Amino acid sequence: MTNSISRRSEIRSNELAWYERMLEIREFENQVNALFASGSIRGTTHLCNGQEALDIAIASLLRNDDVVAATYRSHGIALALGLTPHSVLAEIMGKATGCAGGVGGSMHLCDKSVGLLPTSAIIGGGMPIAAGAALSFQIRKQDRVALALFGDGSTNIGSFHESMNLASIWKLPVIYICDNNVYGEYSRINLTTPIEDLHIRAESYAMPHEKVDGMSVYTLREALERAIERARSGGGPTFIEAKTYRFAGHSRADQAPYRPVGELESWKSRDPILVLENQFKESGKLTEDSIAAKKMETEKRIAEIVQEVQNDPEPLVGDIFKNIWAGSRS
Ligand SMILES: Cc1ncc(C[n+]2csc(CCOP(=O)(O)OP(=O)(O)O)c2C)c(N)n1
Ligand SMILES: [Mg+2]
Repeated sequence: MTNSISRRSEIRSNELAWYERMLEIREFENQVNALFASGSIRGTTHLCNGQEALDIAIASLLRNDDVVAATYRSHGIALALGLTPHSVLAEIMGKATGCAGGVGGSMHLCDKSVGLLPTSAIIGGGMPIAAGAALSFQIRKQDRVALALFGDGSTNIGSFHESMNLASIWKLPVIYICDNNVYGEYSRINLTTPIEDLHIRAESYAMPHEKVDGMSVYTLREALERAIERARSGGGPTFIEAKTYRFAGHSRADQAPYRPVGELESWKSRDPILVLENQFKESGKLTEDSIAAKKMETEKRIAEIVQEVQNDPEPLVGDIFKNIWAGSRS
């Protein structure tokens, strides 16, 4: 827990840590993919590569007492918020050392100390949960913020609209961030959604909204700063649409054969890691040598963590009954 908090403060106070954490997320997911392919991870996995800038921007601005409700595609936001690669990988591999004791798995990451609410596989599930958290902050007169992070496909679901409506009429301190990565499962957005720019959906709820380049940490931070300031000062909710791209398939071994030719390559030329790398090279914060050294250090560190986690104990069968509460009317 303390480790999560110190990793989180690094990302709030040090711009180079943004880059290092993005490298960590990318390499972590490369290894998760390899472990899944070799049968060491059961169930499924949803990679977020291509979308790391958004996770970093969020983690670098929110406070530890703010909360984030995210989805099954949440390895990146969990690591960005401060969870250690060991605790996330252990959770994905069903080990007792995982952030949920190994009984939650890849889609149910959480850590209260840095505000990560349990992530959810239910599309749209995080939005009313974030609105509920925001309502509790408002009632308790706390200047805390709740953020819901979700995909483009999720804006077609009822809970999105119900929650946006309520958040707007009650001026809740909640931020809705849609990572529009162009796909929902195996369908391109044009096959499922009649509009291209999803942020205009907020118009129906008289909610401030904007679209931003989801590949640039700096641009995302500017939009987020405005939304956080609005929420903390009683100005109510904001909807931000981050234009990004899912470099991997939807899940498991999906090779995404349904993509138009050249689309992936075109988005990869604006890989968020490359974008930040170039900005830091221009400002003299990084050189070719320091980039190579950081990449090598990250690969070595993640490889060591993979070894450690493989040797970690599994939970006991009885552990599934821990952390369960039963209400009583008597
Ligand atoms: C309530 C509900 N309905 C359907 C599904 C099946 N489902 C899983 S992923 C997905 C697509 C979601 O797309 P998007 O919101 O764009 O998120 P992305 O996978 O791109 O991150 C659907 C429909 C689900 N998990 N929950
Ligand atoms: Mg999507």
